[in-house]
Amino acid sequence: MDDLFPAVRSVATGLLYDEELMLQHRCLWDPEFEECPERLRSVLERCRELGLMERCERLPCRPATEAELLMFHTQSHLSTAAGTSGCRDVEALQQLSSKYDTVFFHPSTYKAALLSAGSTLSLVDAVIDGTVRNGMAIIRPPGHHAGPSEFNGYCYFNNVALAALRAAQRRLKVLIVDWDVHHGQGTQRAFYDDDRVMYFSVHRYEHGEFWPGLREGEYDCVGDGPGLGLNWNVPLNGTGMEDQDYLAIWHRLLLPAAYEFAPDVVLVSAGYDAALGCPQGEMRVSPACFAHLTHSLMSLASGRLAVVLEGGYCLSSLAESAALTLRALLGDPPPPLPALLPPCDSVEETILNVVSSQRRSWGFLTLYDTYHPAPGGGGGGGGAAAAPDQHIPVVEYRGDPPPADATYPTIGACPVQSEEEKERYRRELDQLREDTDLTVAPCRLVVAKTHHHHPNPMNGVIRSESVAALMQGCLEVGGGADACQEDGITEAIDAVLEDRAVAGFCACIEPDGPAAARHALSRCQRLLVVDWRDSPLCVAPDWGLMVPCPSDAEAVVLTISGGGCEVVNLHHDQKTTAELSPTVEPLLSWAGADRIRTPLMLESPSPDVSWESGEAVALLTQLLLPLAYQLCPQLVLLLAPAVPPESAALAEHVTHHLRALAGGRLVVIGSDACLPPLLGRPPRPLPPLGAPSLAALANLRRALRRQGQHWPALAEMKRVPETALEGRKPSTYEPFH
Ligand code: Q9C
Ligand code: ZN
Repeated sequence: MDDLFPAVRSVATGLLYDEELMLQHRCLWDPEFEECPERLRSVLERCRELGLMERCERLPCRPATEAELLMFHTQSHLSTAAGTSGCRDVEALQQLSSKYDTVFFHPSTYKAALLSAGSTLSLVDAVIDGTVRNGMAIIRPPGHHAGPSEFNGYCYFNNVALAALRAAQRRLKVLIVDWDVHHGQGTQRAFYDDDRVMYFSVHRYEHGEFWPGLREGEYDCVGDGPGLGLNWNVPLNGTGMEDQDYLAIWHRLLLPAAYEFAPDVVLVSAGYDAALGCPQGEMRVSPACFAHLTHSLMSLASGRLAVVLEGGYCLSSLAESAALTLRALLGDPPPPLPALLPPCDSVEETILNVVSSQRRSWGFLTLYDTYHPAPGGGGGGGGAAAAPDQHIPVVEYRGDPPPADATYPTIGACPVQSEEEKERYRRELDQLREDTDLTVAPCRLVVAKTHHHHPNPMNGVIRSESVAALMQGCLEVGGGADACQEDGITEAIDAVLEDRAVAGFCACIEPDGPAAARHALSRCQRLLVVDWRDSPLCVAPDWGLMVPCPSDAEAVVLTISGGGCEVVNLHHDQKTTAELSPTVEPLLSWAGADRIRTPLMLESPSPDVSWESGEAVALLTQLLLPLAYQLCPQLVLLLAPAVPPESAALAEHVTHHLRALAGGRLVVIGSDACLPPLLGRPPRPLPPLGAPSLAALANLRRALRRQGQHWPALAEMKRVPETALEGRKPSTYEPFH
């Protein structure tokens, strides 16, 4: 694939927007129509306020050509749309609009829709050509409901489907992530049996009662033919879903699937109608959370990510969320989130439903054990009751079939909030904005140097010239004539905790991890240490004994080595101390290690268990990230000494994802393999994952079961039926107007 991409790539973030045609297109007969010009204005205004505009490379908007639109749409669809262009007969426009489900035509609609589609194509081309690294198209009208000859749900041309087709024609594998709160049925249908495009949608569903309410939005619609397994629906059967629900879906499903699919380019159908305050979605996703969703996707496809605006109808949350998405694309670490709770029961249920339907298609899902359903049991009542660890997937569709030949109301189609409700959300959003830390330290990186007379430890660890170039302008500490390497590490940690630098790096071959952790804990309350070894023979230091944890602090050490992983929670808990057996107590100036300790290496010292990247991705997404987001550390220490070349890409990915915690306050002690992502560069792609080792997954499953007692954010690891529901073709392929 590499030869399909340019050797030299820009590191810029592309930005497309239009302040003429895209602001003219509006509903002439319903002043309350939510898909309105103010949406764009509010996003652009907030991006300006945050100083994001001038950091981007502006790319010109341009209309799509007829040939481009014909990649997906029919000639008659184009003609119908073109027929409205410049039309002054408002009644005729309204009359035409009523033939489609929630669509309005304005004299400028056709041209604005051409511009939306063309701009999206320009963006994806620029990302593929390497003109920009990633980018965002702040456009309207949106596109993901449009079919080949269907106008639907504020959409005319399917911008993202067209862009995906363009990328596929350029022989690239495409991932489409659709986080708009509505199911993008137009996009799903475009690629349902296509093996070049994976579609992943999270949407409000309510068992089919929420618009568009189609059977094909259900979790068991997983693609067909060569596309089997490549269509992911994550239906949300309730409202009020929050950050932890979306992040759980990202960690447990999207990220591991995306790593396994290994796309060449990622497109986002970025609707903000799941954002807090939006009357459409009635969800509660915070603006900062969108930065996290974006940041995690930047790890894929060498960072080739094109974000395309879809819905989002609460102007203030739309503006804040879209702006924080753009900020993440620019490489700023996502703002810290409060400690995350586990997902709600309904989302847990949905995730397990998705697992049941997708388990056969995806290696990482063999993490889930299976059971043989009793005959007559499962799939909806009757039969034997399930054991507590058995998940029974059920489809309970409550939607209505689409009406044939209907006309649709053109006025009053949008939900309206009461003034009180609006006011409540406004206050809540103001509060969130106030609590969200958007400060960026003056320096991206602090580097601990040692003095040059020292024969071994630090010198010569920073190898490549390109890395040296990246580090220009970094803050340097340590390195005085009689400095030892511990001084450098200590100073780097201080610089990061005092926000003099965003992140820190210490080149170090044999780091004293416990000393660094002890120092960090003297300056902060919640610390995550990730001790990522490369050798199965490497024995983890007894962290618990070496790091006394102050009573008001919580620290977690995750040790990962060739043989497995171990989690030690250094949380001091007076009660636990008192309960410790007298033989142990004298050894401990801290407590709690007995509570949470999983010596997996000792439990299963199997020599053929290795953390190759397939298993490592499972470990990262299923254990490390959920645990880290629940702990909500103020600082992360990553010990990654002497990363061998074949693990360098993995080290980059771990570094990239850990930067999402603690507002990017991450200090890496070890190899310069971690440097590019520390400076905001996308990690290079992992080698092909291959089937994960069953022994390694068994190790991980055990760790999750055991740690789950103390970390509710971890998956419960229920078993799913061996004979998963058959992936089924959607019941309706007919036009939906
Ligand atoms: N009674 C986008 O967010 N609602 N489209 C229809 C019918 C339509 C949303 C309600 C919502 C369309 C791009
Ligand atoms: Zn939407």
